[in-house]
Amino acid sequence: MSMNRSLSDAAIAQLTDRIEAAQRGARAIPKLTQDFPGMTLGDGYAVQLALLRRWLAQGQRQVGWKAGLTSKAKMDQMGVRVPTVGFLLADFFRPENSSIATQDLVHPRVECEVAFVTKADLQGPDVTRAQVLAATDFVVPAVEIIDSRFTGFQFDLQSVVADNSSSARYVTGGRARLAADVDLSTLGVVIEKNGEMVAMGASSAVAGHPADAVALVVKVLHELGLALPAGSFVMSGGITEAIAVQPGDFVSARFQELGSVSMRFA
Ligand code: OOG
Ligand code: MG
Repeated sequence: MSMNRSLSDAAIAQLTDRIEAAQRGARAIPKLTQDFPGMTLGDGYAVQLALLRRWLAQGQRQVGWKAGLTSKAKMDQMGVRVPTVGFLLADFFRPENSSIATQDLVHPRVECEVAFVTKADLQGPDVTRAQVLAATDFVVPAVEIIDSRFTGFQFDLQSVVADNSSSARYVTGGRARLAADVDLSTLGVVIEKNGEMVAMGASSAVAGHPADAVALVVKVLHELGLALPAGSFVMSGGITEAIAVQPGDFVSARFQELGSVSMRFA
């Protein structure tokens, strides 16, 4: 995948301003390609990494990365067929069973994901599933609350990458397990909203195996000149389509072997 850039540093800074303002103000904006039709995937990542540097300069702490658009259900829902990565900040975390505010989000949706915590560095263009599993400290169930900053939750690859792959919040919980103790290719998962099942799937939907999605994150990071350090928290991507939530909703994601992760929206 080419990470070539076409935009000037000034244009990247201008687009980073736009995304930062939309994220801070929870305001929807048109997708970036509307004003910059020649924008490339490399430009999208240049904006995302500029945004990351800004947050870090302001004292935020990065906990890891996530994979986006790694399942067919997600690709079909969003109409984007290329997996992406996004950074995760400590600030995005919300405790299990907590009440998550929606007034600082545009149009939140929930996704259930298998998350990995690593104990060894991973880097390079062709890390294998076995290498990812060997570098995994434990896996834990997670719910990601995504929130596109684009009007109508509609975007293209370049725009969603610039918007940090719609990252907003995440919740972990359930039961942490050693990767070797669970069959990550066949884990079933059910999402319930207000007591009703709204989506179901199996972890193999994510890149064939969630560890392959982590390998994909490492590959994209390599293309950006980065590595995945030991101690990283990595979400492997939504298994099913994302489910819209509103204030008052109660969501519970039940994972086979890994327990459940619940939260309320206020
Ligand atoms: C992009 C983010 C996708 C996932 O798990 O697939 C993502 C989006 O759908 O807005 O986080
Ligand atoms: Mg996700």
